[in-house]
Amino acid sequence: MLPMESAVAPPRVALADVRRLVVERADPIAGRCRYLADLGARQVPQPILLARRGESFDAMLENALPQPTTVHFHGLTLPEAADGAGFDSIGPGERKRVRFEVKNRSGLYWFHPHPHGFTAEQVYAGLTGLLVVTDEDDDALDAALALGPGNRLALAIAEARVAGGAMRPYAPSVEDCLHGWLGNRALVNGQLDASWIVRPGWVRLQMLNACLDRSPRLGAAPDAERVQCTRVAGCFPRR
Ligand SMILES: [Cu+2]
Repeated sequence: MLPMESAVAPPRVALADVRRLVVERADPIAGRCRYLADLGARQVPQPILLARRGESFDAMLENALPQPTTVHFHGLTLPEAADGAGFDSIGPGERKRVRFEVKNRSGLYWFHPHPHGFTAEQVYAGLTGLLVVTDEDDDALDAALALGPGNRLALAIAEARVAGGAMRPYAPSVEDCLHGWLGNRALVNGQLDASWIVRPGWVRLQMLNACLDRSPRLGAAPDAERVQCTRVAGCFPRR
């Protein structure tokens, strides 16, 4: 049975408006984690960050986890001090100011933890942040497609191990370490069974494979009206 409502879209936040980016545990029992963007006037959990090419990020990164972490801006051309690589971690309770200019062309980028020994656990726990960079090429593509409202989606496709109705925390067995930590349910932008109702016309999807050890298979049907993501094999547009 398909859910009848569109999934709630993650809030969109301008990269340049972020004052603090806090990495925190949202659910201590299942170990789920999230990013919290502090904009000064309000705080936004798990935002999709938007940046125009040439804009700048100047914010304090705060680690509220009980483990070291980093915020690695994957794919961006950055000064090494802002890159969030594994050898430059932020300890529990510590903070670090990071500044950079977005020099890359338009596209979907992401930010995620990269601390040695904790990367897989923290990414699986939900620390997969999307960054959409736009420029004139991107504007031209949207205009050429004449996209309807809501027909452009940025999707972080991950997977979760769900058992007994609950998401299991990351706890790989020896077998998982050999064969990969695989889930049994698709988790898209942090939601199980997510679906989006789209309008007739072109739909533009920007997708991130945030699975730890799997390349999702994606399928498409002509004239689809809904983008449905339920199985770990991928996303299936449905009529
Ligand atoms: Cu990366």
